[in-house]
Amino acid sequence: MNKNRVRLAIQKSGRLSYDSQNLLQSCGLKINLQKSSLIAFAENMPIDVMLVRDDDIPGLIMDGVVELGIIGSNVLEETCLTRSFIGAPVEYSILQYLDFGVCRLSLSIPLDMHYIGAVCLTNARIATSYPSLLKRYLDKKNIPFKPFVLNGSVEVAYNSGLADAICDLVSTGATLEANGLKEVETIYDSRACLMSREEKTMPIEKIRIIRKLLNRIQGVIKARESKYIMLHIEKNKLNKITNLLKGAEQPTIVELSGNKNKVALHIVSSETVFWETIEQLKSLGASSILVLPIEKMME
Ligand code: PRT
Ligand code: ZN
Repeated sequence: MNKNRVRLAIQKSGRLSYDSQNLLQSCGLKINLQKSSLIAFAENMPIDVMLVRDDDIPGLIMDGVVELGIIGSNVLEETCLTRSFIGAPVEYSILQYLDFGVCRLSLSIPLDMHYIGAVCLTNARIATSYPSLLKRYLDKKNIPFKPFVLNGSVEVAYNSGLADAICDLVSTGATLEANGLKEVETIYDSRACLMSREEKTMPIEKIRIIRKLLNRIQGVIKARESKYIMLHIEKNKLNKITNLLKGAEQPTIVELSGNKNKVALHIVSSETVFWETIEQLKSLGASSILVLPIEKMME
C-alpha cells in the first residue's frame, strides 16, 4: 500500500453505502468498487476506499489505520463513549456534516402506555444498540434502567416480550408504527458526517489531498442544495422578486431585446424552490420561469 495515498473508509453495505459512493463519484473520484473486495483504488486521485462495517469506521480512524471515514454521527458518538470508558484513544475531527443519513435516536414505548416523562421508564428494561448514548441520557435525569443490548431488530424485542421499551433509530416512524410503539423522547439527532484523523497526526501531503476532497464535497453539497432560477420580469417589480427568493445571491440582470420595460433575471438560490414560490413569482408578474439543478459549484 502506497503510504502517500489517503485511506477513506465507507460502509460496505447498508443505509449509508449508496449515498457515500454517490458522493465520491460526484466529487469526480473514479473508483471501481466491488462488493467482494475490501479495498478499491481511485484512478484519478491518491485515495484508497475501504469498504467496512459502519461500526468499525470510528475505531479505524482513532487507531490511525485510515485517515478519513463517512459515518453516522450516532455511531461515532456511541463509539467515543465506549472507547472513553475503556481508556482507548478518541481523537478525531469532523470535517463536514453531510446531507444524508438523517435520523434520530429515540426512546419508544407501547402505544397504550401512559407517559408523563422519562421517569415512567424507571427500572424499565430497554432494548437498544446504543447503550452508551442511552445511559448518558438517562443518567443525566437520574433514571435507573436495565439495558438490553441488541445489534439489530430492536423493535422486535418489545413484541417478543423481551423489553418494556426500546431506544432505536427512527427516520419516518413507520417501523415503530408497524410494531405498536410510539416515540416519546429524542435522545440524539444524527446525520452522516465526514470524519478524519486530527491534522497534527498526518503528513502535509495527506492533508493537502484531504483538503482538496473536502472542498469538492462542500461544492457538491452546496450545488445539491442550490437551484439556478431564470425568469422575465418588469423592471419596477425586481425588488419584490428578489425579496421572495430568500437565500439567493446577487442576481444577474440582462436587458430583453425588443422590450425596454422587462429584464431577464438569473439567480442562484441556496434554498429549495417550492411550487408555492414559483406560483408567487408568477402572481408578481414573472414569466418564462425556469428552475434548473446545478451540477457543480465552487466559491
Ligand atoms: O452492517 P453494518 O454494521 O455496516 O450496518 P448496520 O446494519 O449497523 O447499519 P444500517 O445500514 O442499518 O445503518 C447505517 C446508518 O444509517 C445508521 O447508523 C444511521 O446513521 C443511518 N440511518 C438513517 C439509519 C436510519 N436512518 C434508519 N431508519 N439506520 C437505521 N435505521 C433503521 C432503524 O434502526 C429502524 O429499524 O430503520 C428503521 C426505522 O426506520 P423508519 O423509517 O421506519 O423510522
Ligand atoms: Zn453497524
